[in-house]
Amino acid sequence: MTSLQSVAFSGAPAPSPDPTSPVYRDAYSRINGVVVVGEGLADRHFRLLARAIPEDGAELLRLGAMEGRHARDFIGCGANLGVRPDAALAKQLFAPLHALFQECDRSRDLAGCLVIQCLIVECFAVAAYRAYLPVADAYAQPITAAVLADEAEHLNYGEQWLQGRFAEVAEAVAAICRSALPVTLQILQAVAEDMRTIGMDPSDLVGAFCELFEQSLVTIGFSGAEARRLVFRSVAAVSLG
Ligand code: PL3
Ligand code: FE2
Ligand code: FE2
Repeated sequence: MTSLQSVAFSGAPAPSPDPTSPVYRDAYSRINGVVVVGEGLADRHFRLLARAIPEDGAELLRLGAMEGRHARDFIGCGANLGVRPDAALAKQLFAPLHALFQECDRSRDLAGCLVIQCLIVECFAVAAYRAYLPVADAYAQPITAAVLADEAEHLNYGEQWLQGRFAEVAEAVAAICRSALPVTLQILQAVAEDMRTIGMDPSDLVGAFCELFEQSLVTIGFSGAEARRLVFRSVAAVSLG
């Protein structure tokens, strides 16, 4: 679409939000909290995975260490704007997903653990950071781009592991999708308004997440129709207000 067409179809472009304004910084503290707590949890999940899959222990500890660095880098993005992450809210939002991970870990459901961390959380991160890039401030932009490259590696680890054992794990993968996708989308729902405030479109993000996640399910061995059904059932109930 040319710029003329976009004006004709959607009116004047929205003014870009001012990252120094109080309203932006207030919204950013909650978004940044979700990102920092999500990265910290990813670090813990990879360390638990390293214990559960000792043959890949060193690799999984390396991925976990990357997550720890991501958390510190995003704390820096907040600090650059004079914002502290709202970690209390974010911990509350991530609690159901983390509890599901712990349940899978305790019951030795490795496929469940890998779907939660490497497929769901990482697709969520890739979709979110891609959507944030065009509206990121000049300090956060290169940091987000570098983190994005790492997240692809995390997604890839889980895809390879699950793909290699697809017949044995297909049922467990479908089951954890049904319980973990709705609680993940509720996190997004809780910060949808804050995302709009910093210039992001939460519906676009849900669309991008679904596409990436569906693609991951196909990569590990589901048919396109099965993957669509699994995602659609879990997403249909979530409204972004
Ligand atoms: C896995 O490596 C990390 C998981 C973190 C998940 C983050 C999801 C963020 C949702 C909405 C915010 C996107 C904007 C990013 C701004 C720093
Ligand atoms: Fe990360
Ligand atoms: Fe990651």
